[in-house]
Amino acid sequence: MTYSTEDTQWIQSQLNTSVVGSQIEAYDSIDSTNDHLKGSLAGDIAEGTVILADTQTHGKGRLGRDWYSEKGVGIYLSVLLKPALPSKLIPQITLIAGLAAVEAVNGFSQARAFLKWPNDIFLNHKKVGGILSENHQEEEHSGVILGIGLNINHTGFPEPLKTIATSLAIENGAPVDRLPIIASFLNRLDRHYQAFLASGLQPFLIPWTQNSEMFDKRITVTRGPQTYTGTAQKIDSEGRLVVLLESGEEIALDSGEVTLKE
Ligand code: BT5
Repeated sequence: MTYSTEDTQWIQSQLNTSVVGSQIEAYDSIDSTNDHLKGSLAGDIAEGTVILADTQTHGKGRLGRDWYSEKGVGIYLSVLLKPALPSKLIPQITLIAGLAAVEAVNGFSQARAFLKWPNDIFLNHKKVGGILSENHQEEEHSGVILGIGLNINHTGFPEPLKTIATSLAIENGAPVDRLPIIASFLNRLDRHYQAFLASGLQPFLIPWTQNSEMFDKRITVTRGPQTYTGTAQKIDSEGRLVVLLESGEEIALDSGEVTLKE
């Protein structure tokens, strides 16, 4: 179901934000909400602008991966942020956005959804959503584009996602209205973003950990050609994943792909 003008007006009416959702633009179909915003950076586009799409023809994940964006059943949106922060702090926005996303999903989910570092949302051990934040720092047109994809009313997934992906409707056993989830996410994102700008990542470390089920578990992290196996210890103050390796050595990773071992 395409977003109508009434839909975007309704979302806007539910927002109690200072930045996020300053503008909401809805599209039937675009290549990627992240790429669309990137293309608008050169223009005079307000911080907090939200691009919402009913489907994406080239939805993106990290590292050039695809994001499956079936029409009418998912949430595919991007938000433009312009934080005045050193670029090494920017990746931490992925973590605070993930927290906003898992909290929003949990407002509408029967089973509890959890975060998997750094950017995944899992429900009943399957992926229900992901965050893609991209930092563009070019003189006049800089900004952080924060993208989120959530599977809401999908009734199934094509190969090879069948066994690894799920939707809120599949897990709840009933369809769910996308609009209140979008509003909840945007409200939470705004609140967390303001707190992050004021106080950094520190206040988020405990809530993030409490919304994840990966800690104290055995995990494998792959990063390029390297694989690390050990126990997930915590997120450190810089947002890195601390892993206690089988050798007894503790390492802090700033990127990678985590798999939980049974
Ligand atoms: C992510 O990447 O999880 C980030 C996804 C962000 C998507 C949003 S949609 C709005 C905005 N505009 C965009 O173009 N992107 C953002 P990553 O961690 O790299 O995970 C990608 C992997 O997840 C793929 O390689 C698949 O294995 C799997 N995958 C793809 N589509 C999926 C889906 N709909 N549900 C669950 N898993 C999926």
